Amino acid sequence: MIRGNTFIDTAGLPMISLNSSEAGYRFDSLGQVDANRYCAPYGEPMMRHSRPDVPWSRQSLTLGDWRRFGYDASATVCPLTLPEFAETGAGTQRVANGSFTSGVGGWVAHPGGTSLTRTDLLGGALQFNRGPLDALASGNVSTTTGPMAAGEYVRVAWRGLRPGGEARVMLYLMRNAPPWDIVARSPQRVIGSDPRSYVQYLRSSAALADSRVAFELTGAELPLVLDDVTVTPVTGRFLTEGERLEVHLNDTSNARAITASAPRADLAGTRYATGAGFVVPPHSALVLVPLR
Ligand SMILES: [Ca+2]
Repeated sequence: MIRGNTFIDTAGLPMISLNSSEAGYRFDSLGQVDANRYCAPYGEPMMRHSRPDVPWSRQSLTLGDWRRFGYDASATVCPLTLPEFAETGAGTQRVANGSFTSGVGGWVAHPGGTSLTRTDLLGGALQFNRGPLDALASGNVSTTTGPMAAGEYVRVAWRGLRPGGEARVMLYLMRNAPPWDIVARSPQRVIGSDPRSYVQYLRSSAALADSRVAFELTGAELPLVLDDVTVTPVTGRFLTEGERLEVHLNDTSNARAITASAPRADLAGTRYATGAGFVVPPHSALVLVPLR
């Protein structure tokens, strides 16, 4: 029974992972998973459900996928979204054709057999299509982003949608020459069917004479529509876990009063000023988010 809990994602990883080493295992024999609350202020709630005999089950699941397995029909999601990176400056945009005003020049799809076309969605955007593929196969669209210093941070921003459903997208930076190694990788993001803007920060682990940014899709989740893609070098740093969330644990049988020492928000997104008072009930915890 996993019921009535609040799960908080601090690292862009699956928030519940049900894993079995036994082929054919039925997770519903564990009992009910429902009425939980998922808070992923730095991305989207993701879950995992893996069995050794089901290779595709090792990919991350969206809340929609999770519900299709019969879990969490009445789950709720926290509305709060927060920056994961404290930016102090920005450089020049590195993508030559990120708005697709006159075509998809400069972008390539991998592997072969995929197609890139210009679509009228979003007022002119790139559409990435593949034919039927097995569930573990992946495909990507990429473009060049120039030299990259070791330890350099970039902000990747884009608008996107997956017509008619959801897609799991991972971003990465790679060397634009053999061995085409990946120097930065994001967690999977969920792209929905409504157009939205997304931002992801990446840090290059190596110096590259030239680089590419790639959007990778896994599984039979195509097409993907992208627009207004920018890759901008930035200065700043990722926020630490302590800066992202503040957990007040009360493991006693008495209520505990605390006072906010700086501006805070709760997981519903309600904001509180310095000096606001909170009560942490016995044997429970209160999570507050530092505001900046
Ligand atoms: Ca456009």
